[in-house]
Amino acid sequence: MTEAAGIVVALQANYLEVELDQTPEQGPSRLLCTRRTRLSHRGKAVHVGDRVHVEAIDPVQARAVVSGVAPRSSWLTRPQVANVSLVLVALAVDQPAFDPDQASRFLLTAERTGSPVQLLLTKGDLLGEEQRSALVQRLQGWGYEALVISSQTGEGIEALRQLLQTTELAVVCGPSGVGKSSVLNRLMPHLALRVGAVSGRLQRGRHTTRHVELFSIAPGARVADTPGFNRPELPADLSELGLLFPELRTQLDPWPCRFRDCLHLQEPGCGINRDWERFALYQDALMECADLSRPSRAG
Ligand SMILES: Nc1nc2c(ncn2[C@@H]2O[C@H](COP(=O)(O)OP(=O)(O)OP(=O)(O)O)[C@@H](O)[C@H]2O)c(=O)[nH]1
Ligand SMILES: [Mg+2]
Ligand SMILES: [Zn+2]
Repeated sequence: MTEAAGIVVALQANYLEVELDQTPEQGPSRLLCTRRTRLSHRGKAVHVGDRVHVEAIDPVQARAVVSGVAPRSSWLTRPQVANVSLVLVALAVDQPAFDPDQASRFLLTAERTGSPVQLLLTKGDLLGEEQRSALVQRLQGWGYEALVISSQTGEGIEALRQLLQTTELAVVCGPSGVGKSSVLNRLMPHLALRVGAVSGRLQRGRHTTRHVELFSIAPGARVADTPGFNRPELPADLSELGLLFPELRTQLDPWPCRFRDCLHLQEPGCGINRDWERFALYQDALMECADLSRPSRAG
């Protein structure tokens, strides 16, 4: 066999790590690949999650060349992952403290994929019963059924395993230090991923995970660990923004406003209900987007 199909499971400097769809009778199923120059010239970046065609397989050195990339079914902008079928937004109940603005930025980024979004509340062991159900209820108001987990006590871990085992490609993303790598270790102890303590007054994470990597959790089911970061950008498309808030999205079908391009601020004939927690955040996000999309005045 000199050519085959596979999926990019990691990037390292200029190399792509590709796992083949079919384990070859002889030789390794994981190959370190370069790209055909034709691919680089077309400026087509290849990312983790991309389905690729590999050629010139050298089974002894476990090397090959990526010669083609299949069209993507979805795209997560940050962390960059292709063909995502579920985005798990991991947020800690504490350490680091729950931050609604930051949480929303992660959720909006996740919603832009068009794939289902599941909110994971990590470190459930750090919060009392009452405060916990208050937080879960608050998130229901945002349109999310949060799954509370703890890598320390094991709470919620089997429910998460069931979800992941039936998902082709799930991505765990969220701020640094919320326990993304810890939960994958709890699910798959053989991974032995590096974890880092949170520190400082703000109990921030230390950016322990440095690269996106896919791991296999069941046949046909993979999950990505990703590097945490603290403040995702807001989407720049104003007209799309409302659809990224589930609690607003449900109000927009059928369209309740007089004007097709209503942004639900002060327009006449706007038919949405403004009585939801994140409405203020939606307004702020619109303002920020508008500032971003205004053409620069230089020259
Ligand atoms: N109390 C408690 N601590 C946890 C839990 N899960 C993880 N931690 C701790 O949180 C810290 C950060 O965990 P990591 O798994 O490295 O966090 P991460 O989200 O992967 O962080 P980055 O890789 O930097 O993005 C470690 O000290 C863990 O021991 C949990 O369920 N409960
Ligand atoms: Mg990590
Ligand atoms: Zn409106």
